[in-house]
Amino acid sequence: MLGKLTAAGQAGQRVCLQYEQGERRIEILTDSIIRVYEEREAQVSKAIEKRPQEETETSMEYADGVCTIKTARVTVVAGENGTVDFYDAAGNAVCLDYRGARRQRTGLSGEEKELMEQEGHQGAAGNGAHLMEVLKQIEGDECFYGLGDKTGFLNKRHYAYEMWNSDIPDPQVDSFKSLYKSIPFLIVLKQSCVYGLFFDNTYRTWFDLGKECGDYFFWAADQGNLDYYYIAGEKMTDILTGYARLTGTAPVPQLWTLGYHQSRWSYKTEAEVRELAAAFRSHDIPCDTIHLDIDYMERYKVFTWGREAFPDPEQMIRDLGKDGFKIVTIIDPGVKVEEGYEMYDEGVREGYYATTPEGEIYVNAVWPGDAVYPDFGQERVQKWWADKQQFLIDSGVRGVWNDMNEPASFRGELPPDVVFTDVDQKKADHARMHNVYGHLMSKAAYRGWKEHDGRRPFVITRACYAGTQKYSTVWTGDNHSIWAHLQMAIPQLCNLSLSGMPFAGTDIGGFGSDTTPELLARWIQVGAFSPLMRNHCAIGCDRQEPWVFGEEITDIYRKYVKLRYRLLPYLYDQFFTGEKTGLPLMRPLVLHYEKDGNTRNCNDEFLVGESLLVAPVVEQGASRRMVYLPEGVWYDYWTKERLEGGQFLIREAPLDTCPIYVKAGSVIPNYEDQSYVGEKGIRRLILDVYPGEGTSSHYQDNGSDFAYREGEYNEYVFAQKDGVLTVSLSHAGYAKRYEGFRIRCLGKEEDTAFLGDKLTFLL
Ligand code: MIG
Repeated sequence: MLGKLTAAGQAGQRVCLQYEQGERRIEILTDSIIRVYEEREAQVSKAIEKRPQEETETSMEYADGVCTIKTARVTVVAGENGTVDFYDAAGNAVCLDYRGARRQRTGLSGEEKELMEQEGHQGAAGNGAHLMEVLKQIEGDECFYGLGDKTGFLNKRHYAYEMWNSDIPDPQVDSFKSLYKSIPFLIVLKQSCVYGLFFDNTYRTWFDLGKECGDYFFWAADQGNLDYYYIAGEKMTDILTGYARLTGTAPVPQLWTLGYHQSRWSYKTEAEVRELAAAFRSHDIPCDTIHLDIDYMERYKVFTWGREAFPDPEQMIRDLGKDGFKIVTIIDPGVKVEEGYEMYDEGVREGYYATTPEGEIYVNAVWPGDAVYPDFGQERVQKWWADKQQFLIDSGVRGVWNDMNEPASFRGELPPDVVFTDVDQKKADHARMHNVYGHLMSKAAYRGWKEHDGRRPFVITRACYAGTQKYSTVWTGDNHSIWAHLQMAIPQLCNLSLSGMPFAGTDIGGFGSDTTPELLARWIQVGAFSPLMRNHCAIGCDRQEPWVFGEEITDIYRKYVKLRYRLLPYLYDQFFTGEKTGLPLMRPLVLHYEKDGNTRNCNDEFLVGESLLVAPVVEQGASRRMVYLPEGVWYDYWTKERLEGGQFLIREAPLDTCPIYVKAGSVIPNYEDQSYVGEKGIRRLILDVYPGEGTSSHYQDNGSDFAYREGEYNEYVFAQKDGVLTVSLSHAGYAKRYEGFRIRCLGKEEDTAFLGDKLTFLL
């Protein structure tokens, strides 16, 4: 307990709070981002690399044990025992500390726990107190979103979680406390207001969102610092933008990465890969990327090719490249212990691996058997790992897939005292570095691809921390081919979106277990709108390439992959917007319709950008479903029927139909059909116009490198008003402008040339 607040001092935008026992600081970053912290350990944030420090008018008053700090938008009141309350500019309470006691829950007795565990159950524990706790009041109607990839539903109210990157192969269910990723960011939505909280602590931490007790929610930790950011905003989108200002945004990806990816653990030989590629073309299913899982390596040694199965990978990749295919290879962090293996020898010689407290190199086991763990916090290891990407680049590989970087281990979890290095180059233990291991690995990979390849790096990672979006896309790890996991894909990807991580996907068809024809057909309908669209499947499971279930399923699969390819310019636009604002491609309805109670627990619909609403069927056997359309006017994508929003309706949805709706006033840019990105030089953009009023913009660049950051891109603005569509160029920096547009509007279709930089069209 800190006791009474005895003094407060202001130095610019920092306020130092002095208590009877201890001190705390409050820092004003912007008028709506406030940091509260108590530095117990010297730490450099891994999530926040560029602090959005803005000069902000800040006033402070201290009287009788209460300190009041004001910006134009937020009032912070700090008082006894470290309480911090946040109010809006009008003085309304937004986020108040909880002042009562925690509700005590009793756990099992020692004997009971032992018995439970003998039968294989996990003994439930009581609620021990933590060294640091931030308890906030629940007033009533709070909904909680974010927290990364956690299982379950969109709204996290009444659940509790742990931040501890975990590789758990069992089918993931709602009661799981943790998964692969730790993103300790929360959006709290109430009827009257919304705010964000980001707890920047990499150790194991706990979130309880009204599970223990309906009166409060809390964050807790036993190590590291109490260090959190309060983000204020008018709308939920402001909170996301605020979080993006802290932790950064995902760069626009290479365009082909938004195409279709096919993977399997594993396509084991060159012949198999060539056959697979040919099958995509012969089945007329677009595909850009084939992923090679661990078997391409020589006995699972990273940065090697198993030359027996892949005698000439360079030639194979060149040949496939002529047909539009790119190869992405998996890389695990664990380096095989084997004298004479360069990676191992070099790392040992240079001190690149994590050690035991006694200074011996720490050994655990992963796929190659005994393995050692690169100490990614070391700047030298960052550089080393970055340079190692050259091996893949030289082979013609186009992206890297980072797996097992929780880090995973076969002989039990790494002990908490294994010695790593933090980014400040001081020694740190596993307990501190665990949750950022995947983050630092991805950062190194990104750096390598950026330096040595020069194009926008394509890195996929399984484990990550807040801020990893700057370096990597993610997939949700080992799901199963079960309907519950298709259902979970929607809230899970939406919450990743709400955690600053816009480029994410689930294994289409499911990873573990065997998929069914129906499940695969429904999964591709969700996959077509997932930011990362990859079918992946585990070794030993039935194959689930698009054509394995015969003509009907193949046709459905093709239909949605083709739809995806037509929508690529629209999807790509979302990434350009995202890089600037932090807004994601895939959005839960609540992000734009937060005042509408029907959206808050909507787990089976989502928006793509602001214009498309997707309501896939995720229930076995269903051939129709209930759809909720929020306010406004919507068009049925398939029938073009005009529908009033603010209502539930029943939509027929036979196996080949994924209900999709388009917001009135939207203009959706489309490409013509292609088998892969760049197959055709797109000179004419197809615009699907849905009558109404609205303005949107469309982004065009070379799809490949960072020239867009120097202004080498075009931006077109589509504005609809009174039956007139105006297309204008608001930024002209990329030489290959569209030569014309095909304008389609409810069955009418017309081609126009685009000669100047403005075009008016009567609908
Ligand atoms: O222990 O590389 O999540 O996608 O196929 C399993 C083999 C290791 C786990 C990944 C999965 C990948 C698999 N890997």
